[in-house]
Formats: sequence, C-alpha cells, structure tokens
Amino acid sequence: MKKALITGITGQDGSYLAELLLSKGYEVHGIIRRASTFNTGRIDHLYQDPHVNGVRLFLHYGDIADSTNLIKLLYRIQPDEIYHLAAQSHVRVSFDIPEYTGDVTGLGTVRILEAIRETGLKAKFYQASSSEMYGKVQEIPQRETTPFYPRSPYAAAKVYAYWMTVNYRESYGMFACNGILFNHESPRRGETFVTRKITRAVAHIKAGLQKKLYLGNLDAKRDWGYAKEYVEAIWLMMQQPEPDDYVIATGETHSVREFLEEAFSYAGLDWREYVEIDPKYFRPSEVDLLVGDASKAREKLGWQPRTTFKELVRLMVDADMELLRGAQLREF
Ligand code: NDP
Ligand code: GDR
Repeated sequence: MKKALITGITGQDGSYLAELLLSKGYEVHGIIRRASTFNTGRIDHLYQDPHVNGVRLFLHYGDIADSTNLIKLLYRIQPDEIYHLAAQSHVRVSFDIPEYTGDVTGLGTVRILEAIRETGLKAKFYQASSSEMYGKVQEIPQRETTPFYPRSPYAAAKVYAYWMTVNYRESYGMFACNGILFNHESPRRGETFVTRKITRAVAHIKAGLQKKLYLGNLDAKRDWGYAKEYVEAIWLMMQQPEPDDYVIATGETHSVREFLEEAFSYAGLDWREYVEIDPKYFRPSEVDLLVGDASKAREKLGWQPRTTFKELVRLMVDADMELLRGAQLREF
C-alpha cells in the first residue's frame, strides 16, 4: 500500500486530493494546524477513529513553520509521495502580511525539501505552484516557458518555492515537480475568494438573507477550472517516470464581471442591483489577465479539463443553495 503525506489537507485541494488517494487505495497522512475552532470541515467525512482496523486516513498536528515537527513526521510516516499544498494562499491578504506569507508560502517549501534530505527519504515531492507567478502579462497564453513576473508577496513567495523545487531536483536528484495550476474552484472553495464569495452571495440574496455584495476589481480575467479535476492532474504528475513541471488550465478566460453575470442570471437575478464596489478589495498591484496553455499536460499526462465555465458557475451556485438548506460539504 502506497503512503502519501498531504500538507494543507484541510484546504479545498487537500480535501479532494485525500478523497482521490483514498479511492486509489493509498494510506493517507495529513498535517493539520491546531486552531481554537474546528478547521477540518472539508475532511470530517473521511475521518475514522484511528483505533479501528483498516483505517487509512491519519491526521497529525503540525505546522509548515515548524521544521522539527516536519522532520519527526517524515521519520515516523515514511511516505512514498508528499503533496505540499499548505500555504497562506490569499493574494490580497499577502499584501497585509507579506513577511508571514514569505515564511509560510515560500520558506515552508524549503523546510519540507530539507526535511526530505535530512531524513534520506526517497519520497516524491509535489509543489503547489501557481499561475499568479506569471503576474504582469509577458505572453498569452501562459505556458511552462513563459517568464514569471510576480505582482504580490504571495506570488513572489511562490516563485521562490518554485525555483527551490527545481533546484532540489537538479542538485540532489529528487523526484520534485511543480504543478503550475491556474485558478480552480468548487463548492469547497474558501468563502473569501471571488468565485465562492459571489455564488454564496447569490444563494443568500435569493433566500432573502443578504442585500448587497461588495467586491473589488471586476475587470480582472481568470482561467477558472474545477478543483476536483485539477487534483487528478496533480496525482498524474507524481506517477510519471521523470519529475517535471506542468501548467494545468482550461485555456479559457473570463472576467469577474462575466462570472457575476453567469451566477446571478442563473438564479434569475440582475447582479447590477446588488453589487457595490468597495476599494478595500482592490490590490496594490493587480494581475489583469491569466489564461493557460495546458498542452504539455494533455500530451504527457493525458489530462484535460471536463467541466466548462458555465457548468462550474452553476454547480457552485447550486451547492451554495443546497448548503443553505442543510447539505454538507462532503456531498460536493
Ligand atoms: P486553501 O487556502 O483552501 O488551503 C490551504 C491549506 O494550507 C489549508 O489546509 C491550511 O490550513 C493550510 N495551511 C496554511 N498555513 C499553514 C501552516 N502554517 N502550516 C500548515 N498548514 C497550513 O488553498 P487551496 O486548497 O485552494 O490551494 C492549495 C495550494 O495550492 C496552496 O498552496 C495554494 O497557494 C495553491 N494554489 C491554489 C490554486 C487555486 O486556485 N485554488 C491555484 C494555484 C495554486 P487551515 O485549514 O488550518 O487554514
Ligand atoms: P486570485 O483569486 O487572487 O486569482 O488567487 P481571488 O478569487 O482572490 O481573486 C480573483 C480576482 O478577483 C478580483 N476580485 C476579488 N477578489 C476577492 N478575493 N474578493 C473580492 O471581493 C474581489 N473583487 C474582485 C481580484 O482582484 C482578482 O483579480 C487565487 C488563489 O487561490 C491563489 O492561492 C492561487 O494561486 C491563484 O488563485 C491561482
């Protein structure tokens, strides 16, 4: 039985990846942070009492800022594959806490890479790299060879982590790969990212629980895909004979305004009646346009997206309406 370790298992991608790996027969270990409130809502349905025979999901307290803890966990677990998803992942927030973001999102990757080296593990390593690294437009569509031009503390930290992953591959012969994933969304997306903020507002407005939705820049364009499909690409990268870096994207781009139009009209509402602009959501420097070329992933991994933009918006609106009626995240 293969053993995987997931950092960031309580996040959107971590929860879908844990489901995928369990369905493939893996023993899955996840690092969770101690918090004063429950932070395991996305994975509670996967958790079973570890004293019961046959359990294959194990959770460990830890933090990507704590090297000793990481080294201990690697010694104890001896994973075959390490999926490093943990990060301070909010771009706008990274302008408020740039130092912390650099520590967790940038140095966090080095801590794990060093822990692998220190323990002498032969584990494969996945780094959650991001289309944000492309930042200011250098080339359209963006592909593996497009130069990076990060426009936020978050993106700068991810560029550092990207290159450290490449560096450990080249210096120490590690199986270390970067997935350069473009925005991917789902009903499990954090509520402060723009897509989920919109679909949640649509459900609340429709139910008479909210009157206005305050947003920032509506002109930004993103290449939005479905998270559940993107974790399949992550797994495929780790099954290749050689480590490499891959862009994962749909190849289509839409503005925040188009997302609004699609989500509100699906619920029979006109977004112009509800949306107000609050400059506090503007970023000091913005990423105007992202659209990815995932040809390499299609050719080498046999991966391609299946869910269209319209289907994604609709499934998220439907889910937020269901959640208001008492559905659980595990259902999505
Ligand atoms: P989320 O923000 O949903 O999840 C982040 C995860 O990291 C959570 O489990 C969080 O724990 C954990 N985490 C944060 N800080 C620490 C820390 N100091 N120590 C340990 N764990 C920590 O992100 P996503 O699931 O959306 O994204 C996963 C990864 O992929 C991230 O690295 C993100 O930057 C990257 N990425 C995401 C894209 C997207 O569109 N979703 C696109 C490209 C890259 P807790 O639940 O306790 O907060
Ligand atoms: P992004 O996602 O910054 O692309 O990073 P986000 O949904 O936060 O923003 C997308 C675009 O929407 C504009 N926007 C707003 N954004 C938020 N959050 N809230 C608002 O009210 C709002 N109004 C307009 C933003 O300015 C931006 O242009 C996500 C994260 O998951 C990263 O971790 C990941 O690396 C990238 O996607 C790829």
